[in-house]
Order: sequence, then C-alpha cells, then structure tokens
Amino acid sequence: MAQRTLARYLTEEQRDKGVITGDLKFLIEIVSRACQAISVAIGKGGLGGVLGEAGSDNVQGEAQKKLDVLSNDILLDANEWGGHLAAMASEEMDLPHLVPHRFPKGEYLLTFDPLDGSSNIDVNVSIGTIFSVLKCPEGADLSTPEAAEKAFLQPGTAQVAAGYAVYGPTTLLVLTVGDGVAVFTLDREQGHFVLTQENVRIPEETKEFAINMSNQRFWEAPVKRYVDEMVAGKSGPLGKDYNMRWVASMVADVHRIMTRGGIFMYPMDEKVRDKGGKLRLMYEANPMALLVEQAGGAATTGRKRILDLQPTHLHQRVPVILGSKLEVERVTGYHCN
Ligand code: P6P
Repeated sequence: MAQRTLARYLTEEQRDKGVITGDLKFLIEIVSRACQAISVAIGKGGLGGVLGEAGSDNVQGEAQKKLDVLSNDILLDANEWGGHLAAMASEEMDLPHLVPHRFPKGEYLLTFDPLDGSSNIDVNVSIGTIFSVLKCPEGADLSTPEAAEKAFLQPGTAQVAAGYAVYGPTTLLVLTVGDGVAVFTLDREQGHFVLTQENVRIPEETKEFAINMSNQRFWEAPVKRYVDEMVAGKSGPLGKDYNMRWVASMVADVHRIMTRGGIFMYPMDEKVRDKGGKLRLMYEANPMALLVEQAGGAATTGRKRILDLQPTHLHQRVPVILGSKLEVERVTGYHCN
C-alpha cells in the first residue's frame, strides 16, 4: 500500500473530512518542512558549527544556543512568504513577527518554541520544536508588533492545530488538527514525513512520573503529597510501585507519555512563583495540552484546565500537570481539597 505521507493525511482531513482548510494544510506542510531542515541542522552537530552559545539572550533572559537562533530563523523564513499567516510569535522573540508587506497575509497565527530543551543540545539528548496555530481575529490590529500581541491572546481551546517535532533517534512529527493525534516519521531518503501511527491514546493509568525532583523543597503541599505517595510505592496509599523519568526536554517527556502513558509535572513552586511558573503557555503548555486531551489525557495547572486559561501576555508562564487522565485528576483533586 502506498505510504500515507503527511500531505496525503492532511488532504484526507481537508478534502474528505472537511476538518481543515487548504491554507491550514499548506501551513502545516510548511512547518513540517522547516522541522525537516532543523533536523538536518541538528544532525550535523559539531560538524555543522552549530553547537554552543549564540552569545545572546532571549526575551526569557536565557542564553541562546546557536541552534535556538538558527531554528527560529528557519521557521520565520519558511512561513513568512506563503500567504497563509498574519503573524508569528516565538519563545525566542520579544514581540510578534509580522508578515512583511511585500508578502500576502493569511488568516492564521503561528506560535512556536523553535527548539525546546536547548540545554540538551550539546549533550546529544532529544530536543524538539513545539508549535500552535490560531486563527487571526477579524479586524485584529496588526499595525505594529506591539499591537499584534493582543491577537495571539486566545485560550488554548481556540487552537486549530498543534504539534511537535521530536529530534531523537528518529525525527517524528506529532500533530492534531482537532481530529485525534497522528504520528509521522521522517523518511530521510524520501525527504518527507510518513504516517506511522494515528488515533494515539494515552493510557488512563500509569506507573511512571516525570518531575524535576531537585525542586522538591519548593513544591506546594498537594504535589509533595502526590510524589511522596508514588515514591512510597506498593506499601503506600496508591498500592503500586512507580518509576521516574526526567529528560528535561518537555517534547521528549511528553512524547514518552503519548507513547506509553505517564504524568508530567512542572508544577508551581516557590522558585518560579513570581514568574507564574516555568513553562510558557502560548507555545509549550497550550499545544501540548491540546495534543494530550486529543489523545484522551488531561492537562491542568493543578487547579484549572490549561486550555481554558485566558492568556494575559505572550510569554506568560503557567504550572503544567499533564498526561494519564486518572493520575492528573488525582493530583489536581489534591489541590482542590
Ligand atoms: P529544568 C527546557 O528548557 C524546558 O523549557 C522544558 O523543555 C523542560 O521540561 C524544562 O524546561 C526543564 O526544566 O528546570 O528541569 O531544567
């Protein structure tokens, strides 16, 4: 049987099911090709002169890696000319990037974390690109980058597509257009993404949790209680032994959960309380929350459903607890009692 490429899958979603528009199909294709180019750049590693620091800081005050900047440029260059976008926003840029006047504008907004998990680049551990697509509100003020920020401030339920590429032993693209979650594997010889799994389902229960344990003394009581109960194992109140994983690349940790279940937590803690959390809402928490919910999981801040949050600013940070539904509901319940 002929390979179901990403293009064929998107055509089925557009032409046969009417789930997406032709412009959204084109947008996702373009983003996937940018991810292919990022995968090639990463794959060169030290041979490509792209490792190490860029010598600059991003809006988050984080030192940028050369590959952070390169990945951001690849996504901007790939997406600004096609006529499907009105503007883009990135973890690496303070303000939105408006489509230059010389190019046609479209009806979509694209946000992305061009290279998530940068601290893992130089030690050759999986990293990824996370992206989210919104519709640009009618009559949005896109006269300046400052004015354009308002158009992006939509709840996660407004996303029309979300996905991530994970650059690991293989390069995968994991995507939802609101009709379940599909996984595509990059066929480097053919130069395209091929469908390798659809209708991804996250098991409702798990024995695996992901959290940075070094923050334990900073956690709120409900998280401390939950992690203590998992560590207590079979003899504890949860009556089973748990395993722990922490890659420190959200994309890699989330992909493990999409594949075999688990719970991922970057909860509110005293270290990050003044910032609102560690992870960014618009281009980390929201796209991952949509993917997880589309795969039968759950995603909350510990107190609220992430997708229901009304963003207040572009680089807003939030606590994130996501993964196997019953486990997320358990620890969220601890916050509410
Ligand atoms: P820590 C990567 O920098 C990131 O934004 C996520 O991908 C990851 O889950 C988290 O931060 C890791 O944070 O504090 O463990 O280094």
